[in-house]
Amino acid sequence: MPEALSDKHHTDLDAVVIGAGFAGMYQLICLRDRLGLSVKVLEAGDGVGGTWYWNRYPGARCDSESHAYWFTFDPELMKGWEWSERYPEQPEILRYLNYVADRYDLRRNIQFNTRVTSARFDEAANRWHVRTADGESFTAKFVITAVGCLSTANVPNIPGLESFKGDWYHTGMWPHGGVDFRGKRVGMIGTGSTGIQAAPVIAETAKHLTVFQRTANYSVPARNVPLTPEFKQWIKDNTHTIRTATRETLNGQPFRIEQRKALETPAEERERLYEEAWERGGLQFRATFEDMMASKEANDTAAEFVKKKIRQIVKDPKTAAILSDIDHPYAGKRPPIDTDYFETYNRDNVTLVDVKAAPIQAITPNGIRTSDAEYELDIIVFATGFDAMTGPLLAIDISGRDGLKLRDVWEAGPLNYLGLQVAGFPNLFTITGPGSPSVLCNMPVAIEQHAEWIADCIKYMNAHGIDTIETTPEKMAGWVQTVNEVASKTLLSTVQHSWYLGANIPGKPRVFMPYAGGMVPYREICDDIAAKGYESFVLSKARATAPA
Ligand code: N01
Repeated sequence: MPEALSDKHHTDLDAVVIGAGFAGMYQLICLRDRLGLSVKVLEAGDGVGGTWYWNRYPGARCDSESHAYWFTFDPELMKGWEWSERYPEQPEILRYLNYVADRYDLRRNIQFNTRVTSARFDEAANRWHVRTADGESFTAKFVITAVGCLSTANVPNIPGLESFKGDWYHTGMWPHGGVDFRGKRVGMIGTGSTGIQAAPVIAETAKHLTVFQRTANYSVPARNVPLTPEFKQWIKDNTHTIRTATRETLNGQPFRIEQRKALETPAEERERLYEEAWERGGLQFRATFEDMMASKEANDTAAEFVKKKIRQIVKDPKTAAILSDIDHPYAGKRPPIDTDYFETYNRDNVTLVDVKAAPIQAITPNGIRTSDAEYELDIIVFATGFDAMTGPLLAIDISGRDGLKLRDVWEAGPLNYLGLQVAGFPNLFTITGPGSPSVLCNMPVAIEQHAEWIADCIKYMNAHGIDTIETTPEKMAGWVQTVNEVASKTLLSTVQHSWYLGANIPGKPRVFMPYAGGMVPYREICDDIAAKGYESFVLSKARATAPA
């Protein structure tokens, strides 16, 4: 019996979109409202929001400024929403995404509490078969993954976790009712962007917070503030300027990288500029000099500045030394920004443990044991990151032509073209997939570009009677080489233990995954391909001959 007929429920569609975060929501708008396609978005959570639905940990806040971290495709949408702070907090972003869902009536095409388990391409019918954990199935001409880059939580395999008598949580799977830290001894593993946001807030209520740091990290103050009425009005009056600005910068941010070199700036002046950037706060610290990410010597000047700040802020010299013993260039890993992170170590109820010097050996019934001590804990917080970029895609059993498995094609790393398509998987598009600017760009900007490009491509296909679009192994090989080449021109590729390379997941191939050439050139490449009738893809009119 054909697979579809044996299913509990079966629906046939033009497109299935997997995930209802920023990406899935906008893809739905593009395909349903602009192209008139039948679309279903399948979402594992019980609401929209993706990253902002799952990451409800204390202190969760966006690192991009609110006026640049939203959809910009509709000026009326922008004028209808008002951000309250320079960096929006998770609940506010979730409210925003619900406002978008309401405004465009998105929920009627989103099926919640639905986890996609497999997607299989049926060559005879030229259709994808998508199955869910509940045994539902969908067929569609197109499958578009909008699964996010940082959505597969990494809980490290530390022996003994199952024996722990207290409670434990991963920041990316945070309980919706929150966690009460009052009177509790809390241990937090991880000092990436998440741990750095969470520690100061956990410390406010916990009886004691012990932070287990393996790799010391830079952080720059966010300098979060409420937005003034004047700035809120400026946003409403300048929606076009904001949209344009975020499209003209390499990383989709509303600020430009300064056209001056750290190494050509006299030391005193350089210090003054870093000081100014530190006071201004935020990710633009990285934009202080244009050679910061290209020259180790230039980067050292920024790195030393931040390390000096850490030593000034943290009063205990031993703790300050552990926090400032940073082994990689500034922004060589994703640079966090914070609110009172280093200051938190001056509190009496916060302890830093250097687990590089004395590694974690086990989780015991009572807490965490390192090679030189045992720490008694009531709660363990894993701020240990994600199986980034490939993890969410490989969590779905995806098979293409001839039963080809995505996990086999990607055994040695994510082969793809433009981060959008994989050879052997026709009509499957991966929004912000590995090989695209994605995590190196302000996410909504990267997402809007991908969703619009995919919609334009489908429109072109439909107008020209084309049934399938796919890339080739040669195009993938060329693109992967390009991704490596552009990364090798930056200091990003010199950091061997970053999640950009998959190094945080044991056994994961070490391949630099995001495209580091910048959003502007990437957009030009994609636009050029579209303008030439998608000539670098294989377009086929092979029509279906028989039902699946
Ligand atoms: O995860 P991470 P994250 N034992 O992988 C440590 C985005 N984000 O959730 O560096 C001990 O960066 C690990 O140590 P090490 C942003 O893109 C955005 O913080 O591997 N420690 C590291 O300290 C970010 O980059 C925002 O030695 C272990 C930490 O856990 C990305 O999400 C906010 C360990 C993981 O850091 C991921 O950030 C937050 C072990 N076994 C995040 N395993 C906003 O902008 C891991 N670690 C809103």
